[in-house]
Amino acid sequence: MTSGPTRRRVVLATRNRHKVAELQVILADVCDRLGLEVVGLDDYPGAPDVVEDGVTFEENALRKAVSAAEFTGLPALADDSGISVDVLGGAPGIFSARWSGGRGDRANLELLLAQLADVRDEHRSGAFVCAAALALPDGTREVELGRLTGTVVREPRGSGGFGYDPVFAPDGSQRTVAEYAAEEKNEISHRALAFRALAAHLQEHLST
Ligand code: ITT
Repeated sequence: MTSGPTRRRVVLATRNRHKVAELQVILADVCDRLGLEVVGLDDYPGAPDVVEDGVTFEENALRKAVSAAEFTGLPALADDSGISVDVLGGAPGIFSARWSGGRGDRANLELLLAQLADVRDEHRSGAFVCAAALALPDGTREVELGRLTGTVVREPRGSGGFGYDPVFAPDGSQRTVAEYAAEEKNEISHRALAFRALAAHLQEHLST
């Protein structure tokens, strides 16, 4: 993404640097077209922490976006995402980031693998899910969902991406997402699907 003094700022309501990096690439085209610059919440140190007490990805994404729009007075984007495993009834789902009680990404995926240890290969299906939200200071709200279906593998593999990427192989792939190149992940990911859909709303609301 290029930036310049004439670009209007859109704030991305996350402190997850992996998400910021992925989104700057995913949104590069629409930002270039509309003259927007995406900045992270790190540029706004006083921004309040949002209690993610919604019960859906969409609700939590909207809470984060609305809070950032209210605090900064700027258009705000947010991502709420996670992994949903079918045999676990959709868990970890919205609790993905806190699955091991706040002990971090590696502990989260190790706990998930332990919980699925006795589950046969044909029952290890699930999806990465992402809700992408846009909130404008005038009260406009938009939210879109993206999903990437696949299987939870038995051992972590690969060093790319973040979070649960090393244990998730998309449908039709032998590789985990952590074994994908960054550009390859961005072509198919839940985040890319959700934010490509949201880009239409950016076009609608933020064209000059
Ligand atoms: P923000 O709330 O600041 O955006 P966060 O990391 O807490 O950052 P979430 O609440 O949306 O984000 O939690 C996302 C969880 O799902 C977290 O455990 C991530 O590691 C995982 N996750 C999200 N996207 C992922 C991806 O593309 N690949 C693998 N894991 C992912």
